[in-house]
Amino acid sequence: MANWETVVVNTDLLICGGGFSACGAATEAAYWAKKKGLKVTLVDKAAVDRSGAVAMGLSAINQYVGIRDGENTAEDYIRYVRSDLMGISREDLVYNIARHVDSTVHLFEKWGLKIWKDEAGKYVHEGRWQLMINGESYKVIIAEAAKNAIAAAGGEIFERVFIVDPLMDGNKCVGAVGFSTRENKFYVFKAKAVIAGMGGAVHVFRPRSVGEGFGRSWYPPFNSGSSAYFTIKAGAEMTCQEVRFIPVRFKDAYGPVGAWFLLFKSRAISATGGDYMVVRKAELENWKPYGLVKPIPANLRNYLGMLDTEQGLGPLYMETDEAIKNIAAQFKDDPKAFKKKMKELESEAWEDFLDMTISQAILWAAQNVKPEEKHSEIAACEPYFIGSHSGASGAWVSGPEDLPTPYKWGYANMTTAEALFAVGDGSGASSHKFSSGSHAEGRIAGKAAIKYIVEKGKEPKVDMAEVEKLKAKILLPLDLWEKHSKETTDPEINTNYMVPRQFLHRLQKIMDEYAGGVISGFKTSKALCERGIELMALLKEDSAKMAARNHHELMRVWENNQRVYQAEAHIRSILFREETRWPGYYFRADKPKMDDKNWKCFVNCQYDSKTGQWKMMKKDIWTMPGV
Ligand code: SFD
Ligand code: AMP
Repeated sequence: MANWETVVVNTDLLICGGGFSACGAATEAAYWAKKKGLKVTLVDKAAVDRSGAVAMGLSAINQYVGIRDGENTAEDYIRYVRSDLMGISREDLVYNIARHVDSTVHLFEKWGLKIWKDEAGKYVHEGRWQLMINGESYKVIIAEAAKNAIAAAGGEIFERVFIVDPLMDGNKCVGAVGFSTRENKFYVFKAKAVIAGMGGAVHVFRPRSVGEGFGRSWYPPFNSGSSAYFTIKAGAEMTCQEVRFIPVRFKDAYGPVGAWFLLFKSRAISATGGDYMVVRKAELENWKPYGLVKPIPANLRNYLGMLDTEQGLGPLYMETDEAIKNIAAQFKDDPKAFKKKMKELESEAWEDFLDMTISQAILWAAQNVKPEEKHSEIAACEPYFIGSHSGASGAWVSGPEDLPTPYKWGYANMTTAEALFAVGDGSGASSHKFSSGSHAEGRIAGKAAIKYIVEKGKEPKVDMAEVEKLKAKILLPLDLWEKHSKETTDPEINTNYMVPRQFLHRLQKIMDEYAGGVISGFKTSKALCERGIELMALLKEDSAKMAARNHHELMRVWENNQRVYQAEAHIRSILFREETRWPGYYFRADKPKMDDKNWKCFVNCQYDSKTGQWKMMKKDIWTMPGV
């Protein structure tokens, strides 16, 4: 076995991840830990300042309720999320985040985030729930606050340490293991409670981008399903694993559309079909009551465009030039004001992407596109697992103690595995929390975890023999390479192992062809899922044959292993739910209709690491009284 040093870290609260939810958890938990003389440790696979989905920055905060100015209520947000997810959401969790998110946004502003304001000093809204920001350094600002809080409480931060498996003492999580992506160090974290905030999963499905563009995606390729894998392997119950998110994005560079639809009031059309959200309105009747709400649920917005594409009426376009002209037209009688407005709109259009998805700005430049003069293609991307946006996949977590929800077991956001909490993309059925809501959810879990440690925390019992077994398993890919790579002229072609990219292509091919990826028009069926699961079993067998020539590839190996568990949970949940509820995300060709009578429920699943068996189950929807 590779001769790596084992580093043991003892702490009270271990926070896995360094993104928005984890920084929220760190900032809040450190505050209470300091009061209680407890230690908080945060571990990120990258550098916290620029890690996770917000590494490049963002141009908007997508969840702000506006309670203090009486604009909306937390109950209004429940109704919004309930409809957008076609009736399937944990209303207790959505409410808990919605009532806390505004205070988090006010903290962001205090920490230095520039939120656009109008002449009256009021926040500039992109939409009903979204605020415009100058967000290039959004993550740096949030990370600084988390770092300061942890330092002030005598805690510690480990960067460039990749978390792999949970450490369990029966059904209780007592820590985690991982490895440095820079040094020959294997880490063992022993903790009284653990928070999983390691983001969602990308590259489970084959992306539209190929060749040298392979890494290009909307959600970051470095979020590989670590949260889902961690909670699945801990034996925690998972929910909504079928509810993937497929965003419509500016084609090929994956620029988001929210600012164009909401701030610029832009139309999306198909080349020869016209304004598909208007032309295909009748289709929405088939998805009542959710099809008739405003805004049209995100999956149905996708679906109407997909119907035009399937009929060969594409490509789809975002009418950026028309939108900008419409706004500027208000100033047509005053040439000076018109010119100033056009300049303003032009910079807002470019800033939107320069703050968030720089590649889109580069593609515009590369294709000589001036958004004020020419429309841009848009397209439905490949599926992502991101419970913080318009998807819902994640762990099944406890609701807040003060609500009459049937789904609470003592500590907010604790999973069904004791002492293990999940946040952000890691927690499921609480969609539309985005950056701000994920941070607020992290704060909720951070405080609850400290409360759990104060009330029930015990010295973690870690079986070091088990740790040695995990170390051998996790470092095996290095040994495989060391042992066999010199046996062939091209070390990437070897009968004794495969390199991570070769494994990733196999996984993506299975998911794309059998679980309703881009290549199959997002359609699947019972037969296709069953065949996919068959091939997945062979892939899992071969996963022990991945080799790694260095730290970086070792991380790629374990990212792949994590993706496989997300993939399997997804395909099994699609198979279990015998209806089509989210057309535009996936379509069961053998069950083309929505069946509220039998399937207006959560689909939950649970994995038993000892037997390798999955248990599938239904859970009732709980509706907030009076909402
Ligand atoms: O419009 C390990 N999001 C947007 N949210 C907004 O509020 N406004 C926007 O404008 C947004 N837009 C947007 C968004 C995301 C992306 C990628 C783009 C555009 C291009 C969504 C938010 O970003 C998202 O909701 C939150 O960031 C989710 O927070 P969280 O904490 O669940 O995930 P994270 O921030 O990615 O952090 C994950 C962290 O885990 C680390 N990590 N650490 C150790 N070991 C491992 N094995 C690990 N695996 C991962 C990561 O390094 C990271 O620190 S719009 O398009 O939606
Ligand atoms: P996106 O850019 O697709 O990530 O969306 C950013 C935000 O805008 C999210 O809150 C979306 O739900 C919302 N959004 C995007 N498009 C629309 C639309 N056509 N109508 C209403 N809300 C939208």
